[in-house]
Amino acid sequence: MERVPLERKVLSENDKLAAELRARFHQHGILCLNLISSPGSGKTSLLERTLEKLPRQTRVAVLTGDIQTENDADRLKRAGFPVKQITTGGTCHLDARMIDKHLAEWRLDDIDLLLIENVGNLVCPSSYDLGEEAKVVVLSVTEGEDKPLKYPSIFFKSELMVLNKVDLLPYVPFDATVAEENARKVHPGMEIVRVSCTTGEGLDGWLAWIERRRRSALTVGKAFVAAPGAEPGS
Ligand SMILES: Nc1nc2c(ncn2[C@@H]2O[C@H](COP(=O)(O)OP(=O)(O)OP(=O)(O)O)[C@@H](O)[C@H]2O)c(=O)[nH]1
Ligand SMILES: [Mg+2]
Repeated sequence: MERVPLERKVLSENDKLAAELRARFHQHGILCLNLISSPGSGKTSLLERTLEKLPRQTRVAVLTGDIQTENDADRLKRAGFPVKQITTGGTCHLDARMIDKHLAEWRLDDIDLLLIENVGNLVCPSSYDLGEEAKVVVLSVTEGEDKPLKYPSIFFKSELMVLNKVDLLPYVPFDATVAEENARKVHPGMEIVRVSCTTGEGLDGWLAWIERRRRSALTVGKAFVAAPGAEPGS
């Protein structure tokens, strides 16, 4: 079918720009995370709690994607860090071009941690590299244990699954152990943290994971700068 080569071309152009973004993030020692989930799983809530709890000296910036409204950016701006809304106007995922465009007014040297909230969707965002260091999938306990089996691509590509809304476990027929087993069927060895953005339970595990990834991003950044000829335009 003629649709296939066109899709490939769009994806390969995206991959090229994403690779340039990744090189820039490494060069500036930025850890970039791409948060993906179904609508309403709690991505913005997780970011709100993260911004509240991160050490004050962390230089964090947030890009948040939605099809319409600035609601999530308005929520996240309350924490006082730089936040930009990306309104896609209908597109069901963010792409590398949108990230590049919305980063243009920020000095990358002023950022240590770039958090990207993707458009709520478990399918389309999994195909688009944004130059992130890691994808993080958020699953909430109201969605069913079988979601990793139904939407395997995003669970396979994500390095961490955040299982959110565990405060609701007593009230919903959701077996967290089965959900985690399903995630690891698709992605053996996948890291998982259970959290509640409402009660704060488990958030220390999530913050510790970010801190570990930040340390390794800094090591990669130093190796990148030391490597001869590795400097891309930034
Ligand atoms: N009980 C409970 N509710 C939560 C938790 N986390 C988020 N919520 C609620 O879930 C709803 C959706 O949360 P959001 O953070 O807006 O979800 P989102 O993934 O950002 O949604 P989209 O951006 O629309 O895809 C809100 O009403 C939150 O208050 C949690 O841990 N426990
Ligand atoms: Mg949101």
